[in-house]
Amino acid sequence: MKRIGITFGLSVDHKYSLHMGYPGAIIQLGGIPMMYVSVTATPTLSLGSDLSLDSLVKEFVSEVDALLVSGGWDVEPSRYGQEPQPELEDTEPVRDIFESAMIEEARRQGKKVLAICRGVQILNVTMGGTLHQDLVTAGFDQHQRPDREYQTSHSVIFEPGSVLAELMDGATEVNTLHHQGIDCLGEGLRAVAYSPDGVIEAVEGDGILGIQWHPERLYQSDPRHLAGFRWLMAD
Ligand SMILES: [Mn+2]
Repeated sequence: MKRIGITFGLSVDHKYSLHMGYPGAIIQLGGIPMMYVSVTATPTLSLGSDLSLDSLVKEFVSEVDALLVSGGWDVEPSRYGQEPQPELEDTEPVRDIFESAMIEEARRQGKKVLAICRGVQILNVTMGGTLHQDLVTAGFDQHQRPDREYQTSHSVIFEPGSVLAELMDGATEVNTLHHQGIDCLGEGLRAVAYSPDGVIEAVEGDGILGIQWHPERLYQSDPRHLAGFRWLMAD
C-alpha cells in the first residue's frame, strides 16, 4: 500500500484544518494517508533544540511514497520577493517554510508531488515563481466561489498532450475557491490548463502535478476528479 504524506494548515482558535476529501481520496484509491503538521506552526509544537527543520523534513519524506500539498490561506509575498498588497488575505508563514522544505526534500528523494490550490501556489513559489496576490485586482475574474464549493464554476482548457488532460478523461468543468494564482511560472514547471480568462489552472513538471481547483471536493460527484490522486498513487 502506498503511503501518501499530506500537509495541512491552520483553522482558527488554535485548531488545524484539512478537508476530508484529501485523505478520503487516498483511502478510496487504496493508499494510507499520513498527515504531517507544520511543526513550527504553534508555540506548543516548536522544534526541540536538537532537531532542525531539515532533519525532521528528511525523516518525514522518507516515511512516505509521495507528497500531497493541500489547500489553505494565502502565501506570504516575501517568499517571492514582494511587499504585501492591501488585498492580501490571511497567510501561514510557518506553513510556507515547512511546505517548501517538504517539496524540496520530496524532489531530492525522487518522490512525486501533487499540489492542490494553495499547494500549487507554494509549489510555484518554491520553484522560484511568483503569484498574483489578488486575482481580481490583477485583472482576472472572481475565482473565489465558496458558495459553489462542491459545484463547478468555470471550465478549463487543457494543453493537448498533457498528462492531466489525458487522465481527466474529458472532464473540463471545475470548482474555484482561490484568491491568488500563478503569475510567473517557477523553474521546471509548465502550464497545462487555463481558465477562460487566462488564469493558470494546472501545472506539470518532472514528478510534479499542480491543480488550482479542488478535486477533493468534486470526486464524490464525478470520479474523474480522482485523476490527480490516481497519478500520485501510480508507480
Ligand atoms: Mn479558478
